Amino acid sequence: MPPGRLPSLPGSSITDETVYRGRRRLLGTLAALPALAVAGCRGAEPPPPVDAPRAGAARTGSATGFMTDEPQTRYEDATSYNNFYEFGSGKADPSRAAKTLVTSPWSVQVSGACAKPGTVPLETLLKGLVAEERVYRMRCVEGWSMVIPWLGVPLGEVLKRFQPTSDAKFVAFTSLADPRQMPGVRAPILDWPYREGLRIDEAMHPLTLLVTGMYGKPLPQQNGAPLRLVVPWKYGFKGIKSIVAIEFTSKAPRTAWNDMQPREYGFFANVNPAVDHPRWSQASERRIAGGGNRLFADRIRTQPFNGYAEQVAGLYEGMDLARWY
Ligand SMILES: Nc1nc2c(c(=O)[nH]1)N[C@H]1C(S)=C(S)[C@@H](COP(=O)(O)O)O[C@H]1N2
Ligand SMILES: [Mo]
Repeated sequence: MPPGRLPSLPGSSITDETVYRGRRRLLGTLAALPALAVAGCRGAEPPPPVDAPRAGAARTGSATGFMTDEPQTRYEDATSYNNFYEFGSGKADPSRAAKTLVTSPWSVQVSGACAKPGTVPLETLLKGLVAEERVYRMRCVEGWSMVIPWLGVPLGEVLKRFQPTSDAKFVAFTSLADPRQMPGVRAPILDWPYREGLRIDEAMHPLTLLVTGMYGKPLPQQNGAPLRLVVPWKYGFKGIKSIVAIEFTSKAPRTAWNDMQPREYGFFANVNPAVDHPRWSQASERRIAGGGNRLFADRIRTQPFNGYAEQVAGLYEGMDLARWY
């Protein structure tokens, strides 16, 4: 892609995040993942594993960043224009191929620097927590964005249950990588499994959400069911889907996109219109919302920290945001 141009429109089969990918050896990590749910258990759609949602607006002002009045992306668009490379690299692939992903039963392995590690069923992980609705902007590093009403719980509230120790400086997340269910992991697009990470203060920030639903419904598979991360001030690739493992670490964990192309996808990946991607500008974005039947509506200016600077800029005081992109 010529520099300065915005990334591809829907219809291209390979997205920008893969175009210049390096060739990397696949690690033999699949065997280390937890055993899969038995096929045949899919049938009735499981209820959301948390209590009924309550509106975040009722107890939060705009100062929290929990809500926005901007036009929301249509449900059909948010669930059919996806990045979930385990199901293929085309935007429409996940909505077709992920339908059969078995999301119940599901458990999450929690390990590392904490007093109470363990592998827990999803229901236990979320027990007693109330799903909140948060309407967030989501800005993909490719240059498009959506506005999505998520349902979820603050990640920090879940992490606290495992009693992280003072050695827990970072949190690492791992997605399911099952070639029997996920055709994309048979191809060396990324060094599977998909991995992401946050600094512990980012993980504990009230905006950081562990998501179980969207638009008042359980999370569809293509959007990362049954459990995914949403960090609204960072590029969308930090929002790891279908999480099976969480680890507290003392050092910054390796992350899948940063491993693949460290000059293009940083660990912090804070949305920053002033720092261009090496192959395109990040100054503006195409908003997928409010455009009637057109997928892409207006091109709008990208905001520092995706519009959440008031809430999160303090986390990065003293850091050179151009260097630590
Ligand atoms: N496991 C996994 N998580 C992932 C991805 C992926 O390919 N695999 N894509 C990321 C990217 S690049 C984006 S923009 C968001 C897209 O989320 P959405 O499809 O729900 O809009 O998911 C992120 N999480
Ligand atoms: Mo993305």
